[in-house]
Amino acid sequence: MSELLSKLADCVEFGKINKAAPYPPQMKGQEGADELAKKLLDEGVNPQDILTKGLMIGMQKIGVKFRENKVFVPQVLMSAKAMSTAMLHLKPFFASGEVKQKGTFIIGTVEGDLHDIGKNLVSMMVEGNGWKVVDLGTDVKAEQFVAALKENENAFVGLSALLTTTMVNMEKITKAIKDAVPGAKVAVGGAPVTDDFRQKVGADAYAPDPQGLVEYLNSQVA
Ligand code: B1M
Repeated sequence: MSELLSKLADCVEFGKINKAAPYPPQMKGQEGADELAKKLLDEGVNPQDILTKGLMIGMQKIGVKFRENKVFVPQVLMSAKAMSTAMLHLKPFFASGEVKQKGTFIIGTVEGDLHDIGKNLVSMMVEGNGWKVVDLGTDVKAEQFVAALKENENAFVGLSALLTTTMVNMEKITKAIKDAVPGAKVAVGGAPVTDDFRQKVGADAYAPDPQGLVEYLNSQVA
């Protein structure tokens, strides 16, 4: 069982979706995340173990490699695809509550900003590390963040911005969130954002990359 779980982790780390997938070349012809997740369930392996001891291990590894510039956006996208394919088999167990997630993370690119490539990577990485993600998309206004937070009690909120002209909106959004839901935790990120800026806008955390955000979120529920 542990060998299969470790193979599943490899499939996520290297982006092997299923047996038919030609990528990555070194795993051509081998079973992928799709077949292995199904096989593990058929063998009676606990779906929680499939998530935490298989899929999440692979996702953590790719997150660290991405932070260290050992892999790039396309590889991360392949990993996320392998992960989400396997997750389809686990979905019924999420619905039944048999598989527990660490918490909920609401993310959006702030008002006025349409850049979503980085935000989507953050979303995928957080989800792949065992969180429920509510992705509000781009050009998200303060009221939308607040409404989502009211629907998802105790969720953490993440704001992404890529423009120097839109990152300033993080201040009013953070304030609106904290006024509406005192104690809510807000994390900020995106290319022009820094930790100094995070302090200025009154947010709780800044992460330069998806792995940094995952580490922050995990530290809050440890
Ligand atoms: Co735009 N754009 N763009 N653009 N664009 C930039 C950002 C720019 C730096 C290009 C440049 O001039 N050199 C510049 C910003 C300048 C500035 O503000 N200082 C710029 C501009 C000016 C504009 C327009 C105003 C251009 C125009 O119309 N005159 C316009 C604005 C539109 C709008 O948003 N209202 C615009 C439009 C666009 C496109 C639509 C064409 C397209 C976006 C497509 C899309 O996202 N679906 C686009 C793109 C692709 C870029 C560049 C080329 C790439 C951005 C990207 O996706 N990077 C960018 C130049 C560049 O960076 N080379 C540029 C890859 C991505 C993986 O990185 O988003 O940084 P990033 O995310 C990282 C981290 O930042 C972090 O994790 C991610 C993974 O490591 N991260 C977080 C992100 N969010 C996080 C949240 C967290 C934690 C970490 O916690 C919550």
